Amino acid sequence: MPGEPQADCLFCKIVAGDVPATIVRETKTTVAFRDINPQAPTHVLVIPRVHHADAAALAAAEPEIAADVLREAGEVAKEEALDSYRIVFNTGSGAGQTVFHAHAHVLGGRGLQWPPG
Ligand code: IU
Repeated sequence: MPGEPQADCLFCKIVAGDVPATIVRETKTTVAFRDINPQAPTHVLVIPRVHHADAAALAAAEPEIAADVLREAGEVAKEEALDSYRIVFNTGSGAGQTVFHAHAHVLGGRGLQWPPG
């Protein structure tokens, strides 16, 4: 069923507390934690508790929760005192997606180049 936890999903395991993560914020619908391989001084992932393969699938199925993820990304940026930051949703392996549970990367604390690589 869409949205149900997947046994082989790392981020579902983080949501369940079965895999450790450095959690910075939690809401009823989202969890935010530090990326284990940070690409910037601040690199936090915001994920929905429900399982959907990517951000577009989440937005199509549960738009209120997609909005929660975006709002939380902004709250993380505020807490980390970032005045400039980037929110990234890698979608598909060709774009660098490696974990197929929707997640927003919140990156900041250094200058960010455009276009990204
Ligand atoms: P991606 O957009 O699917 O590539 O992002 C997945 C991220 O999950 C990536 O930046 C990893 O460093 C990160 N990550 C993590 O934070 N904790 C983990 O246990 C694993 C990956 I595996």
